[in-house]
Amino acid sequence: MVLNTLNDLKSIVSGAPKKKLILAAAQDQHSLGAVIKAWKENIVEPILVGDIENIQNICSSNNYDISGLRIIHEPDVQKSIEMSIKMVSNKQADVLMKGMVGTSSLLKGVLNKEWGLRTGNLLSHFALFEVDTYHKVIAVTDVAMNIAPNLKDKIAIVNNSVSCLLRLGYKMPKVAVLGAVEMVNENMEATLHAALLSKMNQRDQIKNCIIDGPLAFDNAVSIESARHKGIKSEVAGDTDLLLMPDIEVGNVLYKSLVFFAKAKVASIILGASAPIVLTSRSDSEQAKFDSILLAAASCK
Ligand code: COD
Repeated sequence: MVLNTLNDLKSIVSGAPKKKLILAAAQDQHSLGAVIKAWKENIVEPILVGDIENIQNICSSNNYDISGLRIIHEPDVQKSIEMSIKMVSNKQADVLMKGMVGTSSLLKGVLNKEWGLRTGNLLSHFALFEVDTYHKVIAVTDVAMNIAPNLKDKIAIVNNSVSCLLRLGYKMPKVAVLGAVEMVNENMEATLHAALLSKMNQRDQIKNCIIDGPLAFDNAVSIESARHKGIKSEVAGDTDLLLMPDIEVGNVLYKSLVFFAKAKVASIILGASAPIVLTSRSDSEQAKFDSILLAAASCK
């Protein structure tokens, strides 16, 4: 099975028990809108942690009905992050979500050695895009957490993403390791990493997926482009997961897909003891809702 649209995530969560979600520093309009929509659609059971007066004002001015919703008053942002993370760590919730707080503040809390959500695995960012010009949903990693992953990090990032795709119902996801070119160039580290990852996959050192690379972006997503360059590849033109060389390339692709190609996006952090919804503040309410859906589907 593959996802054709982000809406297909609904069929994965339907009928499954509702996941408990904690929204940290909940005084954020788009996050509240998305969480309440997911609550009304029986996808999650939310707990809001934050400044209650602020939360209530946002809800009343946007006509959000929050009667019956659990709210924990904690006006201090740092304390609300710590409390939310500890509640997830103590298994009082299944999913953590970022509200009105900076990405790196939340991630530093998640990585806290005493009360964070570390598991011993590398944590990584995983995004799904639905874009009209591609024949299915495409996953992209890592566009927001690991800044300059080395080979060992990239193995962990692929494993995190492939495990998530398997939980979503994929069988042998096709992974394209991106470079600027499709030939190994000893001066381009991304192409060296790509060749090593492909060989490790062939030798079964990285399992449950088909990896090919280096592939340039055009060969990864267009079979005509791959044929034109004489590339024979099981992955070219049918990629399920794009592995980015580093955060800059990843983040620019992410923003280009959303702003120029009007893609729909859902994203989470993987590798922690619970999925984390960590959309950026500029993301739409729809993106936050789809990310909640992805988080709920990924922890089924
Ligand atoms: N997974 C597991 N452990 C990690 C990870 C990871 N991805 N990153 C760091 N750690 C551990 C380290 O092993 C160490 O024990 C501790 O955490 C601190 O490590 P530092 O000093 O390298 O990390 P920090 O705290 O300075 O930074 C970690 C961040 C995740 C905050 C940093 O990597 C970062 O700023 N990433 C980019 C986030 C961002 O700005 N994204 C915005 C794009 S939208």
